[in-house]
Amino acid sequence: MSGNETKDIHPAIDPGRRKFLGTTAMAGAALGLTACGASQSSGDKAAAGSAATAASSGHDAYEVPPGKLDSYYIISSGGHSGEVRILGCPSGRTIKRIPVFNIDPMLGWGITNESRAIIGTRPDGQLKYWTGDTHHIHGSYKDGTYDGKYFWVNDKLNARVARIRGDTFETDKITELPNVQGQHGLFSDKRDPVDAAINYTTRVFAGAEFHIPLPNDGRDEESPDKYGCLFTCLDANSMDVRWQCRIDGNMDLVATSYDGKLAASNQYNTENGIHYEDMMSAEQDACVFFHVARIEAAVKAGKFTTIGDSKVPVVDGRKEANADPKTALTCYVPVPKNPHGVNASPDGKYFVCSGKLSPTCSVIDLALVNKWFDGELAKPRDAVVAEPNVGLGPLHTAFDGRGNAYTTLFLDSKIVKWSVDGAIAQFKGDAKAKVIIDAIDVHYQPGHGFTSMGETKEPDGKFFNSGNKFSKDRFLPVGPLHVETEQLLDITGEKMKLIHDHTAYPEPHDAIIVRADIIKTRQIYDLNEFPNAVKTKEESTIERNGNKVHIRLMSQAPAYSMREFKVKKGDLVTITLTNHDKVEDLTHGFGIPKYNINFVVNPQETKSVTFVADKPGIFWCYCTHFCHALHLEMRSRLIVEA
Ligand code: RUQ
Ligand code: CUA
Ligand code: CA
Repeated sequence: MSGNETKDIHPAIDPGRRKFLGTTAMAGAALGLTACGASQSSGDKAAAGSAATAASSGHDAYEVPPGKLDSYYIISSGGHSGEVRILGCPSGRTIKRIPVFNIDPMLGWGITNESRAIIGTRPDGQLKYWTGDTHHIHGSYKDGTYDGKYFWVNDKLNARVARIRGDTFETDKITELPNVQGQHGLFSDKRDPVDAAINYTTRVFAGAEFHIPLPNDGRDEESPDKYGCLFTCLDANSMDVRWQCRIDGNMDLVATSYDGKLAASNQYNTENGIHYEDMMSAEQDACVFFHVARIEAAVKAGKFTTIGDSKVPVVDGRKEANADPKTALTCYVPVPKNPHGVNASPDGKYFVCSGKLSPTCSVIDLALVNKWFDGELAKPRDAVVAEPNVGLGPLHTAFDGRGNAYTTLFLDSKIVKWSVDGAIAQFKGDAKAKVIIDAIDVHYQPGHGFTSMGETKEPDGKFFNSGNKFSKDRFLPVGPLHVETEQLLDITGEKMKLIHDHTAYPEPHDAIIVRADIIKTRQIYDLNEFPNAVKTKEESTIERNGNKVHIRLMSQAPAYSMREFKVKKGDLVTITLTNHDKVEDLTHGFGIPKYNINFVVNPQETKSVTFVADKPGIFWCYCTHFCHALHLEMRSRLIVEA
């Protein structure tokens, strides 16, 4: 640690709480959490008061009146709900929930054949996985800013990466990563495409958190020294895994540089511990940097191994194998202690690692990391150009494009605003440098915080969203399980202003705030993009092939193209449904009682379901999505003959 703990403590941060950290065990940190939550309530009133002032003075700027649209999309993960959400900013309204790794009858996700093919099935036809845990979502870039084409999100539970289309806000691909568990951090390439045929971001980087025996096939369970962790690179187009890099320790979040040269992941367990005391034993952990071009050259030159059944090239990024900077694939920059989060500044110069168990943020200069790789910097630690004290439990940092950083303080339940240049000057020895500019209470225990366009070269410094992990008394009580609080701050001024709270169903982690004009969604689908579309009344038929029956249906408000369809008990039935309505927003549903069939078709969209007709009787297939004055009458009879 840099030993400057007592310097520059902002009056808004109670220095008394500092003693919770240092070398205390996790039990101490957990105690700090409770104590901090309890002591918060007196501060709440003040914060609520300032929110009211902000709302009354700047009312027009934040309110989105009836009939008006939000100026930003918040594209947010949904945590262990397995989904992704779209919210409006500044209203905080939930606009859409996108099923990704979960099952969602509203859409029919996990029910239709098309979604099941994306999620992946086992040889017996069952879904391979039906649950997931999304944490980090990032978009495709062009010229250093979002192009609105794609978004990628991780699944920590089953080690997958999914892609969401920006024109439909639906999941179109899911890839399972080999050889890893706890796939946590994820970030897309920010460099401009190098391949002319590819008009968007070309790579997605993913950091795995849990180390496992390699291969993980029942060998070496009791030999942690044989455990390993891999950093993964995917091709953004094909979503195939390009390569993996084995490292020491484990990974947490991922950041990428704007020039495509460096990717990095913070590491809280350089100790390779398998119990939490072990994971906290060292005073310093690291931020590991990947020299992407060298790794890709090594893969091209065949300098890799493979693990188990996987064909993915694995290069060796462990410290011992990378001692010579001039050939190193990785660089381990030491930072204090169990850092959480690594975030890139929008000027492209720095990555900031938040200390979590240290009250500091480490500012790492990317030019100096590149210098180390060129053999011109003595030690990786020399790439750290600032390490300001910001408060207790710093987790994630966002930027406003005016040189300020905003760090979430989990234990202090605050957002602290600090100057990057001020911190660098202070680190160089300028005792008068102004580092901490402001701090504000949030409610409570913030995890991620993110600014409008803050992860692009066009940060506009207008809004900061604090994703709070505890809501306690902020909303009507709804039983033991509480909702989470997202709080929006106006960051246009010197002082931050709390604008409003909105609820978040547990539990979103990270999000990005994207300017509304960047997103270009479609109003309807195109019939021709579905090879199985039922295009005309003549194509609406029932075909039998042995015990396989294919019912080809159309919907057009307020009717399906067939009033009834007969099958025999035991038939394997496929129903393909094309929605012929062309009007925006005219979605139909299709539900079959007792058969677990429930999905929607949007205008000009085709979907299909397959099931065994194992129950004889009459089953009213009905439209589940209100579409017309005769919506209730919109139904057909499925007759299953005994
Ligand atoms: S981690 S609360 Cu999954 Cu993004 Cu930091
Ligand atoms: Cu069609 Cu309701
Ligand atoms: Ca550690």
